[in-house]
Amino acid sequence: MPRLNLPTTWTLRLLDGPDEVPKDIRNREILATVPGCVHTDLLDANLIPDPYLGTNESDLQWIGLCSWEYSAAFHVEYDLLAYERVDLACDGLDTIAAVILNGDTLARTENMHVRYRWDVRSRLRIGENQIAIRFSSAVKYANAHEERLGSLPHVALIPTAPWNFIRKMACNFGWDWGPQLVTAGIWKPIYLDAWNALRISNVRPQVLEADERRAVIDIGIDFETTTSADEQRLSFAALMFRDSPDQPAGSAAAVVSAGAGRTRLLLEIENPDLWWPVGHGEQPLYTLRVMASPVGRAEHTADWVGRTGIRTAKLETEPDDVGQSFQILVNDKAIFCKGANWIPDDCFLNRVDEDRYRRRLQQGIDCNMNMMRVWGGGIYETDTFYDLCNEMGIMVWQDFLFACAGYPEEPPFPELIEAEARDNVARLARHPSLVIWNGCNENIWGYFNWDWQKKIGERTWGKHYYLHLLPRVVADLDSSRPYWPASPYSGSMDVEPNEATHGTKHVWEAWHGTEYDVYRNFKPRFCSEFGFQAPPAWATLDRALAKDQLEIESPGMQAHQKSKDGNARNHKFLEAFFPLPDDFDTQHYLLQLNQARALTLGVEWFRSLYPICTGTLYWQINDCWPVVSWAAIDGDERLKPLWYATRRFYADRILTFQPDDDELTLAVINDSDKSWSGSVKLTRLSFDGSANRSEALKFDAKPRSVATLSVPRTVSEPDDVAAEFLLAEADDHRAWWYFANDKELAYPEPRFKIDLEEQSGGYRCSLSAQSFLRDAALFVDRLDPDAVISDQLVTLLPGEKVELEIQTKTEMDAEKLSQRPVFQCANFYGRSDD
Ligand code: BMA
Repeated sequence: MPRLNLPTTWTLRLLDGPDEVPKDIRNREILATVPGCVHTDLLDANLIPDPYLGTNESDLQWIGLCSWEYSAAFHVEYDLLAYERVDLACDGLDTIAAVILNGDTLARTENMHVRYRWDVRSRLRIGENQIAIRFSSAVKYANAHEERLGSLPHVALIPTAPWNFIRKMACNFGWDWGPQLVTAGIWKPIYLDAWNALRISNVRPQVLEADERRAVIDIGIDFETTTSADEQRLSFAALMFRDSPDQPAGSAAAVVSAGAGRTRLLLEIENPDLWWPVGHGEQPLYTLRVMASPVGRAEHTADWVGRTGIRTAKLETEPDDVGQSFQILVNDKAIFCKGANWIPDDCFLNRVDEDRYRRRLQQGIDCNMNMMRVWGGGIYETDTFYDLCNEMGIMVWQDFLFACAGYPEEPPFPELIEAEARDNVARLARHPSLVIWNGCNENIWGYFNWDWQKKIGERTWGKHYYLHLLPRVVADLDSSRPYWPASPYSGSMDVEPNEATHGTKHVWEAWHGTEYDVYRNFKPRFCSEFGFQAPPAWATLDRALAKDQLEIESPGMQAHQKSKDGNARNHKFLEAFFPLPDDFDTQHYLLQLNQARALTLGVEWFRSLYPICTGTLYWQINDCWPVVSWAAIDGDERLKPLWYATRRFYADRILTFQPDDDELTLAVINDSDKSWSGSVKLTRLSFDGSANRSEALKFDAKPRSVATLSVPRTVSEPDDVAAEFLLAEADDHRAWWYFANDKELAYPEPRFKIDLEEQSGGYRCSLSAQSFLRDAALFVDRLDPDAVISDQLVTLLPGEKVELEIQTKTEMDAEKLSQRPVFQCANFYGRSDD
């Protein structure tokens, strides 16, 4: 079955636009790249400034109000037309498009999230052919549908258009971390696909049973034929193998009638190699091959090959003493899900290539995550994303694409949504990493708790999708995977959607509160969102903004802070913990420190609740551009201090102090398959390093469990809240506890020494503490934007030393590294005794 890629070079032309369209863009042919989008094409042609820099975004709003045409010529040989069918396949068109082939309108599209394909054999000519795809404004489309159907509530962002009235990536219209840059274009591959008799359109392996001895896999197959005559029989065969097709692990075959459109083969594998999430085992992958041909016409064979893995994925929701459990099981083993929410990694999706996905997901693995939630305001990611998750052992929680709004259930939406759900469920079914489907983000919560009902009245708001349409599609095409209607959701429309005791919960109370220990007011069963803002790395801001804009309230910074009350909240938290700094360098460090500390507190608390709480997915791992946001990795791919904190708080084994009523406890968290037992040393120290009191306690933390110890009052009760702290030590693990916020602590003046030694790729840097140092960090990106350091926010006792690696091509010296704001630690921001 030959595939003919259409050219990657196209011509872009403005068809129509508002007065603000610059003159040199009108009546002009612009060289365009496919896959791509208008913004990146205009940028490549130097016709617009970079929308991510300064305040350029607001000057570029006209792009989303225009109609654009992409056109190209391509050559067709006689051989291609010898096939019975030649399809034009578009894996992704963004969004409102008319497809014109050799002058005739072939089709109109209005969903960015589906694959389209049309039989164009009779429209093609031997020799040169012309294709044009005309995109009309997504903003205008969404506004028109909203006007027709009446507006529905959505969260208080300032979007360029109501994202709930169009099937297009919601955050493209602006989010509280994302710019308003409404794209248009051919965002995924476009090609001709020629075939005879029969085409396999989807293969949906579903693992029904799997253990070390045997796996049963139901291979769902969707197909298309040129003849649907019942008497035409088709034969199908499937085989799965690890290394070589000559040694299949299992195979199956069947004959079906051509009119059926789909079939299933039940394949059994003896002693399968099971796929496990990272931290629980290996990620062996199998090749699945499906072959089909009409009976008696063996030469017309359709072939499908894809990578898959063998594991079961289940969701256990049992009533219990607390309420109702929410436990994800892989191969019947309960997994604690440690991860974050994933947003599109760039507003211009075509920029996110395999290397970039790999880097980002590797950053997730490297900070000990095992799950990503692909959030509903973004996209169903490309297969590359899930393939990498399969390889790395990252579980994927996949939202259907509905976020923070009421969604209309009037035509054309139900039909568009059903086609979208069917296409994506079928496309993604082969990925073992995908372990759960989720109906929407916050929409049921919004309906019940955000005063939406008054506005909605008797009208529709999307409930039918989450409770009926989507679960029906999942049951039909992918019944082996669990489906959950929403995040958050309590499992019943009769229980508060964001109830901690049931189902999934979003804990935004800390970020919306005044102290982040508010996290400890909740005992969620599964915490699928909670987060805390901080600015991106210094070098990222420095690239995005002019030097004179590096101030919290500057117009440039405001343009890169999309949360309406973000600055006010950040300010409040600064004030709560630290003497209020008036210089941006200090604010920058302390905001990043607050973010890392808040999430450390939240995650360690939630983890200490296991098995009541079975997962934490914080908001959010990544960013799509340079912005102040809740992300751990910023839009220029730099790691914020939160990332380093994540590596610690998501480690398999951690110690964490947790207050419980009027006592202090130490939770020994063991998320590994081996018991962790021994003795923990608890010491109350003064900041000068002298030990005031010490106790040793025995502990025994069974595999995948938490052992909770009472901290004796001899150590938990300080003589001087301002001058003491607690340290727990067991094996190589430590936990710290302070009796007051920084601004009340009498930290010693930080004394330390930095020694550098050149080594390949940069430096080995040893940081020796001569005084106690809390949360010390070297912001090497201030000296070289490309420099990366191996750790941040390290706390050291006087006399201790830590070895750090700095990757850089720039010459660095110890002197520069020792000075603020490159060197920072919390000691600078304690109680002022003046
Ligand atoms: C959550 C998300 C996003 C948002 C984030 C931060 O509720 O679902 O909508 O970006 O909060 O406000």
